[in-house]
Amino acid sequence: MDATSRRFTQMTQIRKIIASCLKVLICVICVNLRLISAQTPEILKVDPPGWWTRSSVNPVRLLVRGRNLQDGRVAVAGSGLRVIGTPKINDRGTYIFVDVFIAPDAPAGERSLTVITPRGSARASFEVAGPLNRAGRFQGFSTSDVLYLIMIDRFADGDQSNNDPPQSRGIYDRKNKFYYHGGDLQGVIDRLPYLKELGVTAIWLTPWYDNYDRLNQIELKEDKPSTGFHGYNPQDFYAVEEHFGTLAKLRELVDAAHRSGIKIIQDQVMNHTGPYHPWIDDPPALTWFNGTGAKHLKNSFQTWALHDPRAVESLKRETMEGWFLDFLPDLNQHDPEVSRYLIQNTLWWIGTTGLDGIRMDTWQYVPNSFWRDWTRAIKREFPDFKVVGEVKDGDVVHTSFFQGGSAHFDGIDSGLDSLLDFPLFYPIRHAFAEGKPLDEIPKTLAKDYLYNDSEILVTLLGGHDDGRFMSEKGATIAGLKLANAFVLTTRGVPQLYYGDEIAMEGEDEPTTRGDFPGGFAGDKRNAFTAAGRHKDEQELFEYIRRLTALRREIEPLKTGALINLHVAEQQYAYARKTNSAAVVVVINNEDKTAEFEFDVTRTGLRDGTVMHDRLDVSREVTVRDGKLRVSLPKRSAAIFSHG
Ligand SMILES: [Ca+2]
Ligand SMILES: [Ca+2]
Ligand SMILES: [Ca+2]
Repeated sequence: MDATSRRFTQMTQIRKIIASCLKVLICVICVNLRLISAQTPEILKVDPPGWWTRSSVNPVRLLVRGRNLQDGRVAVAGSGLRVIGTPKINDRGTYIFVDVFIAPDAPAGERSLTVITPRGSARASFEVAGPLNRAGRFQGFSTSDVLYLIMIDRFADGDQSNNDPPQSRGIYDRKNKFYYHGGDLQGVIDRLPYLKELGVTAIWLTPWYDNYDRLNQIELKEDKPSTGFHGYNPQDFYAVEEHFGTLAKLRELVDAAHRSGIKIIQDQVMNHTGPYHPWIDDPPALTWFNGTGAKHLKNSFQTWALHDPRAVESLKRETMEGWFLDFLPDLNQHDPEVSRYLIQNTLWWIGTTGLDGIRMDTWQYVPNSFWRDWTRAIKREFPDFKVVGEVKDGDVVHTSFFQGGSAHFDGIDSGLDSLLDFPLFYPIRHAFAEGKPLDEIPKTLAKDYLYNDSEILVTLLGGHDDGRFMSEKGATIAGLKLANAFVLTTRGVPQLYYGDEIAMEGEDEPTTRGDFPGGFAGDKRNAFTAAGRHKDEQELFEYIRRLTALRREIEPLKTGALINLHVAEQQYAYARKTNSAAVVVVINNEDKTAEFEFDVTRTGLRDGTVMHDRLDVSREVTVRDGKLRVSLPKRSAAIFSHG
């Protein structure tokens, strides 16, 4: 081999070496690029998605969920917005807590929020709004209202295009009582005239939070997967369920209802999330939930321990922190970030839509200290707003413990305005459906002094968690009329359950949530109209309509003090009295005519006062010797007024 060919061989080898080095280098660069791109930050969600100026909460704390957010800083663009302090980021880089201050004069509009890390940046939008005009919004509720509970999915289908939406295809089936049936917010808007006709002044809607988009394989019903049609298993606290509509549609409903003189009450859940919330696999903090999916307490429902000053904390823990039904992840409101998140979430729904009240689910399983902060935050921004809590218990001693107005042994005033009056619900059912002694009702009312305010309690004869009145053993239309007569004339804020006004039946949890006839395409009849109601249903509907009209017209039925005048096993007479007027209500729950006499001196009604029965104009009575003498046909009621 001569020198030239040796040099040529050497050059070729060098070229080969350089080429392989280049290959290695390119590979290294590629791998690095891939790694870098894998670490680029990403934003999946911003809670809340917007806020309004001049709010009592400022700065507002955002919870940004994403990926690769480690070492990030947050920048906001647009006028009147600035980040306060240093964002808090979890170790996995999946959450950032960041405070954003909104200047009082910040113009309404979309802003952008950017998370910048050494590896790149990600953007999301954030909406700044002006505060809603307060006139006719955030009204609260009072004894002048008649509430009406609607299970959104089962009332009326006003928009068939959302029945089987692409994001959650396949969980709509009207033949399956555990699937979505198509009812929605548009359906409620369409039926506002019906509700107005019935005399309803406030609608309580079951939760409209976005629920799980697929079959729920964790909560089996009759051994089969179920769905979140009832709304109580939120997967997103900041979104409207796509089967029901959009946030814009919700705002349209609130405004339309207000124009009709009807208030809107939102059903909220703060005790737990649904079993598929993204937080479950990746909580924003280790203390976000009480326990984890793998290791948690099961709720023992020893609720009595909650009002027991002698019970040690561990006795209460299973009830306060145990997972509902063993699969609903229990939120830890003792974690200040959880508390802040939930408080802001409540304010966001109110401030964004203009709604008037809240019915709070599973009230007793959440610490009183949290409720104190939560109710204070609501009243600070919306002073007239009212909350009714669900404490499902028949005992006045237990139920009254949760009402606000004073501190109990724990030193805390929960601030809760009202409670669903379950202690009265059971005697109502027993007496008017089953024909058991009526005197259980005044015996329960006699314990009213245990409440800080019994007048604002929400009275009911039916709800979505119990079988319907008409499916109780012994129930008749006559009994249902009496139950309505009582609920709509006694103290408290009356609440009706959709469909009870047409005597719908349903003996257990799924069937009590039946479809309102006429609310859905293809229904054989339309019970929203008189022509579509059977004779009995029409009579009942008219009877309830008469009662709501009387309650509207006769001031003492709304604001009068309740005075018990006469109590026998199946007869009950009481007055509602204001300074200027008194009404006397008499109920005969027996299957035969009853004649009885009772003293009315406490009512201020003078001798010679003639009183007319507002349910049957042919009947009148006159006060003589300070007494009223009444004869009432079997299973009937009379409402006597004068003047
Ligand atoms: Ca629909
Ligand atoms: Ca959904
Ligand atoms: Ca709890």
